[in-house]
Parts: sequence; structure tokens; C-alpha cells
Amino acid sequence: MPVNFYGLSVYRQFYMQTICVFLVLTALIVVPTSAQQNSQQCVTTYNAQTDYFPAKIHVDNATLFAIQYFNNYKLVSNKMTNEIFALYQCGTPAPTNLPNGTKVFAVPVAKVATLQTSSNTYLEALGVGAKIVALSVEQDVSSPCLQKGLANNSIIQISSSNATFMAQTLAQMDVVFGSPSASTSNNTVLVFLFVRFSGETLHCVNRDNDINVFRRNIQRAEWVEFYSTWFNLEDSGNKISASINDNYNCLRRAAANINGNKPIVSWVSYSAPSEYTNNTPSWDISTVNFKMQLTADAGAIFFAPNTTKFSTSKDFLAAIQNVDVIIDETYLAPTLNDVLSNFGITNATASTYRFVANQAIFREDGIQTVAGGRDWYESAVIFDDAVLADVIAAVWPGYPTTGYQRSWLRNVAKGETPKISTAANCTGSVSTPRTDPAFACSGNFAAKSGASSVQAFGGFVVTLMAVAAAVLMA
Ligand SMILES: *[C@@H]1O[C@H](CO)[C@@H](O)[C@H](O)[C@H]1NC(C)=O
Ligand SMILES: *[C@@H]1O[C@H](CO)[C@@H](O)[C@H](O)[C@H]1NC(C)=O
Ligand SMILES: *[C@@H]1O[C@H](CO)[C@@H](O)[C@H](O)[C@H]1NC(C)=O
Ligand SMILES: *[C@@H]1O[C@H](CO)[C@@H](O)[C@H](O)[C@H]1NC(C)=O
Ligand SMILES: *[C@@H]1O[C@H](CO)[C@@H](O)[C@H](O)[C@H]1NC(C)=O
Ligand SMILES: *[C@@H]1O[C@H](CO)[C@@H](O)[C@H](O)[C@H]1NC(C)=O
Ligand SMILES: *[C@@H]1O[C@H](CO)[C@@H](O)[C@H](O)[C@H]1NC(C)=O
Ligand SMILES: CC(=O)N[C@H]1CO[C@H](CO)[C@@H](O)[C@@H]1O
Repeated sequence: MPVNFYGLSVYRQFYMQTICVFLVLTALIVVPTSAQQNSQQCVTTYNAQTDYFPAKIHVDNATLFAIQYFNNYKLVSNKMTNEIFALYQCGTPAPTNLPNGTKVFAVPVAKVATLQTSSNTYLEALGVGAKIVALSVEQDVSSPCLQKGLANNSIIQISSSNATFMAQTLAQMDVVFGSPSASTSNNTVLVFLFVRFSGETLHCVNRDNDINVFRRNIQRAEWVEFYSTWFNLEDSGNKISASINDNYNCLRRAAANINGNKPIVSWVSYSAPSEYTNNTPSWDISTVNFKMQLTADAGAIFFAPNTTKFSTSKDFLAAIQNVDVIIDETYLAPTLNDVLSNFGITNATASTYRFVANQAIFREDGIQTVAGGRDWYESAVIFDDAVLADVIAAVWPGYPTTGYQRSWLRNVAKGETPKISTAANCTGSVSTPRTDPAFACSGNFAAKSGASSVQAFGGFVVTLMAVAAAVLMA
């Protein structure tokens, strides 16, 4: 409190400074949180000079979608499917002179249908799960709260086996996410083709080059920004994407600092003889970008031999003999015996394979529906950081933290069983934003004493045997 001695002018100056500091602080605190949200209301008095979308998406790493803002509409393009969408603020005039084939939507939308599971978690993460009013039952939905909605009929069940009903229902939607067959409808967004198989379509050609070449292909999380534009939830879209990416990068840096011999990891699958495979079995080693990137980012070595497709079990087994960790992507192989039998490994020779000796055989079916649908294609698609944490845990037991519970990667070699997702697992509300299940990374992982990687563990066993032999010989 200024004293009288300095006179009123000093007091006034102090007072003004205080006001200025207060205003600056207010601006710093208030502006980024409240002023940059787009309206959830329709406009009643249109003004062509108003920027109706003060919150804008910043596309950082995703390369296959783009967004351009105008005062009362935004042009969203999916470069993978060559689609362009004009999303205009409801209550303002629909834009004209748009590129040929542009699909026009008034936003924010209220009624949504999804035809592929991959879209569901993006919408739930944005907190708009309650706007999903119709779901294709041909997708095997894993989300507990959406299963509950299907079971209590608050969500309309559609199926292409009842094509008339499906078409009628979809025509009433503001937007339909993901269906090649419905692509001609003017309310359909063909989104899943990219999101679900992100990175799968682009086979690695120069795997020895800078890992950054591949990094962009795992930007599945950033597609939450694409979805957010239909709901005027750009603010949330940016935040969710930034949070997943920051945590992903933190986990990647921490994994790079783990001490130990980097294990060799191979992602493989078996195709049984069938009418689709010309009655010939085959064994494949995957070299697609996002698996390569996940493996490298987990601090392990991606196994990418020159030959990746095998027509005999013998050649396949010879190739993977020295692999430390297997991720088996074969659709049906619930148990260790199933995996070994698919690979052609007999009990007598099993222990000669490092991944068998290491007990390191993982499958992507750790969370399933009752019918066997994999959550790997649903919630894992957006939460890239949680997927990375799972791979780190598979490759470096005891990391990212002691007692970490993997979500999707299930170790069949240790007899782990799948967690089943049902409507009973819906404990909150379908409107509560779905949260990222990832381990929250805060820097380097705590150092572990003793063996760290599965490979180091193998080495540890060999050391023990050597010690035992030395004792016997002594
Ligand atoms: C757009 O489509 C119309 C009708 O098919 C055609 O006449 C016009 O030339 C097209 N414009 C461009 C820029 O392709
Ligand atoms: C039906 O399921 C929906 C979606 O999970 C939920 O919001 C709603 O409360 C449920 N209704 C009843 C009556 O349980
Ligand atoms: C199609 O669905 C509608 C609405 O649920 C139902 O009334 C009709 O019986 C169904 N048709 C067939 C062939 O299942
Ligand atoms: C599709 O476009 C036509 C013509 O503009 C319009 O009459 C129809 O209502 C639109 N359908 C949907 C589902 O938006
Ligand atoms: C893979 O192919 C490259 C180029 O043909 C060759 O240089 C390399 O030796 C091969 N690697 C193995 C393990 O056969
Ligand atoms: C290996 O042994 C287990 C039990 O010891 C048996 O169930 C399984 O069928 C055997 N697998 C093969 C391929 O012989
Ligand atoms: C669902 O809840 C049951 C019972 O608590 C639990 O056993 C199961 O693992 C849960 N499923 C998932 C996917 O967490
Ligand atoms: C996961 C990832 O690579 N995220 C990057 C996306 O782009 C921003 C801005 O360029 C980077 O800071 C992130 O590291």
C-alpha cells in the first residue's frame, strides 16, 4: 500500500501497473482456454466478417488430411480417398463455388453413424459418443458403453443384410463415418480406409534410412483432429492429439535410454490352406512401416529379412530361429500350442527357438469381444502412445514400470488370457470422454536391477548354466 508521502500520482501509477499486470495475467490465463473454442450453437444473426472458427486445427505430422479455414466454413480433405468436405457453421449460408464432388455438411453435427469400429474411439475420446445413434452390427464393437447402447436399443442396429432399413437409417444421419459401399451418399465420409490400415498400405522401401521417414506413418492419433472438425471440437482435437504425441515421444526417448542388448522382434502371421489361399499354406514376416516404427521406438531391433514370404514351415523357422520376441498376428491362434502348431514347431525342438525359450510370444488379442472381435482395431488405433507402452513392456519386461499391465499384447507363452469387453464394463457414461489408457511418461524410466530385456534374460540363463557347469566340473 503506497503511503501518502509519495503523493497520489505514485499511488495512481502503482494502481495502473497492478491493473495492467492483472489484465496481462487474465489474458494469458483466459484467452487460450475459453476464447478458442468453436461454437456448439447455430448462428442466428449472420455476419460475413465474423470468423466463426476461432479454434483451428494445426496439422503437424499427419500427411494424408488437410484443413483450410474460411470465415463460416472449413474445407477438410482426405488425401487418401480424394474426398473434400465443406463444413459450414449451421445458421450461416452454405458455401458455393466449391471444388467438384465436395460433400457439404452443416456443423456441429448431431446424428452420427459409424460403419467401422476404428471410428468409435476417436468419437468417444472427443466426448461425442452419445452422438452415435446408429452402428453397423457387422462391426464387432468393443467399446463397453456402445455395446450397452446397442443392447438397450438406444443405438439403432443396422446391417447390410437389411439394405433398405440401412439406407433409410443412414439417410437420416448428419454424417456417416466409414463405408466404401455407401460412398456415393452425400453424407458419408470414407475415413476408415486410411485410419485403420494406417501405414499398412505403404510398404517400407528404404528401411535403413532415417527413422523419421517412417515416423509420419504412425500418425493415426492425429486423425482425432480430422474427426473433431465435424463437431466444432478443434480445441479438444488439438489437445488430445498433442497429449498422445507428447507422451509417445517421451516413451520413445525413455525406451532409447534403457540399458541392455536390444532384442530382435518379428511380427509374423500364418495363413492356413483355404479357398482364399489357393489351398496353400504360407508364413509371412511383416515389414510394414508402423510396426517397424513401433519396434524401433520401443528400443528394439525390427526383423526385416530380404525374404518375407515362405511356403514351407521349414524355411520360415530357419528365418526366425534367432528372433527374441514374436508378435503373432495370425487371426486364430488362442493358445501357445496353436501358435507352435501353426508355425510347425514340435515340442521336441521348441526350446531351440529363442522366442520360445524367452517365453516371448505376443498376440494382439489381449482385449476382445465375446465373439472374438479385437479391440486392437478399435481403441488401439487412436492411442498410439498406449500401443508403444505395450510394445516396450513386451520387449523389456519390467518397463515402462514394474507391474505394468499390457492392454492389447497378450503373452501366450506365459498362458495369459484375453480380457473380455462387454456392456458391463461400461462404468461411466457414453458422453464421458474416453481417456487414454497409456502409461503417463514423465522422463526416463526408473532403472531396473538385474536382467532387463528378454534377450538379456536368455543370456542370464546361459550364464546360470555356465555357472552350474563350472560348479559340476569343480
Ligand atoms: C465439374 O463438373 C462439371 C459437371 O460434371 C463439369 O462440367 C465441370 O467442368 C467440372 N469442373 C471442373 C473444374 O472439373
Ligand atoms: C443405454 O445405453 C446408453 C449408452 O451407453 C446409455 O447412455 C443409457 O443410459 C442406457 N439407457 C438405459 C436405460 O440404461
Ligand atoms: C429390416 O429392418 C426393419 C426395421 O428393423 C424391420 O422392420 C424389417 O422386418 C427388417 N427386414 C428384414 C428382411 O429383416
Ligand atoms: C443429398 O443431397 C441432396 C441434393 O442436394 C439433398 O436433397 C439430400 O437431402 C441430401 N441427403 C443428405 C442425406 O444429406
Ligand atoms: C539382402 O539383399 C541385399 C541386396 O540384395 C544384400 O546385399 C544382402 O546381403 C541381403 N541380406 C541377406 C541377409 O541376405
Ligand atoms: C506339446 O505338449 C503339450 C502338452 O505337454 C501338448 O498338449 C501338445 O499337443 C504338444 N504339442 C505338439 C505340437 O506336439
Ligand atoms: C470387464 O470387466 C470384467 C469384470 O470386472 C473383467 O474381468 C474384464 O477384464 C473387463 N474387461 C476389460 C476389457 O477390461
Ligand atoms: C510423434 C511425433 O513425431 N510428433 C511430432 C509431431 O510434430 C511436432 C511438431 O513438428 C513434433 O514436435 C512432434 O514431435
